[in-house]
Amino acid sequence: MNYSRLHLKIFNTLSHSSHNRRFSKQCSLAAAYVINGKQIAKEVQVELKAEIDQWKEEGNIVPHLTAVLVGNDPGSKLYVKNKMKAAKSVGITSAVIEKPHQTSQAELLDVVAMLNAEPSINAVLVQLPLPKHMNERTVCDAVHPDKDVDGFHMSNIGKLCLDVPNLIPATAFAVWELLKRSGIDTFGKNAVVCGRSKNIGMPVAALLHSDGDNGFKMGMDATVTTCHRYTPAKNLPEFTKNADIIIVAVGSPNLITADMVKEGATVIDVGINRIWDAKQERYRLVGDVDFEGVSKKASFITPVPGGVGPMTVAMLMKNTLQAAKIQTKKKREKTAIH
Ligand code: NAD
Ligand code: L34
Repeated sequence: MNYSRLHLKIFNTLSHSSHNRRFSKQCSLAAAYVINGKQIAKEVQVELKAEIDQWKEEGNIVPHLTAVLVGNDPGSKLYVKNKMKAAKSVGITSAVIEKPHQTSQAELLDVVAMLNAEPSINAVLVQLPLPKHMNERTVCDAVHPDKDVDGFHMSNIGKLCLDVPNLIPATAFAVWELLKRSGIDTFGKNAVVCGRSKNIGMPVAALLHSDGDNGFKMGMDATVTTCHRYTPAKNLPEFTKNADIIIVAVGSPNLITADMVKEGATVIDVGINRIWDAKQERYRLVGDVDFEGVSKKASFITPVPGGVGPMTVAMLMKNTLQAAKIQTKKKREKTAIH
């Protein structure tokens, strides 16, 4: 083990116990330290604002994000609104292009091509899901890879799998940042990812088992098992009970219960589900984890809301600055040659 890894290990042990002490003072019912994604996202945004201010002071382009929103999905509208608000708070300019549900795929691709061609726009995202008459893969692959702040373009996904990422999918990046900032060691640990979607589960798994030995500073070096819809329900607990870290990105309330979790595990809940609360007579947001039960057994847990969601938005902002940097570097290299 090299010195930095050893140092990280000692730091993690220390920070882990201090987190637990801090939490036990706050709440005597649950054992787990609740990772406050909302708070950490705020911290990331404060740091990012300073970095963007500095970037601008050096005479660089003001980073700009344009989101394309197709249709009237209330969830998508809210998420895009959250993204625009975050952009403003860190000094990124932003815009939303709204298109009606019946927009053709060809028309949407024209909009994306126009955004790709505009040098003052550094970051482009097309909010998902798209209407059924469109092919999400075709649309994601239409965004220029250097403006693709979602990291969904096939070349960005491919680079992530090769441990040489360009732009990392924001939710996977959010999971990485939450684990790092909470001092959770992943080196040589057993991790289970529930969900294998190309945008969430798969990139999370790729980052978790990425190799830190070959100059990839974000390498997590965990041993990863991916479970999915065809993992027999009766077998799922065998995998999850063996995990030091469980990441759940399925979209199924209460999929993970306390009996499926090892004492002291870290549980990151990516799921977002709106369920009807008969008692309060309103819809309520829950994740995929039975928070009440699992938080009594885990040592770290993320809540929903206030966990991965706000961090996804913060990491999208990080990606927007990264995109501006990538484009600026390429432009300088080009002018240096000619
Ligand atoms: P998806 O529907 O594309 O994928 C769901 C995955 O879950 C599939 O790979 C499927 O095989 C797997 N699955 C289904 N049943 C399972 C089971 N019983 N056990 C194990 N795996 C099972 O969804 P997605 O886009 O990957 O999103 C997953 C969840 O994460 C959703 O609730 C979504 O709303 C949420 N989400 C949250 C954020 C965030 O920032 N917090 C971002 C994106 C998505
Ligand atoms: N292209 N489409 C593209 N990129 C993405 O990264 C997303 N996603 C997912 C849906 N479609 C996408 C998001 O941004 C989900 N997602 C997202 C963004 C923000 C939040 C959750 C998911 C979020 O802010 N969640 C808050 C609660 C918001 C509420 O009240 O519903 C939270 O505390 O979890």
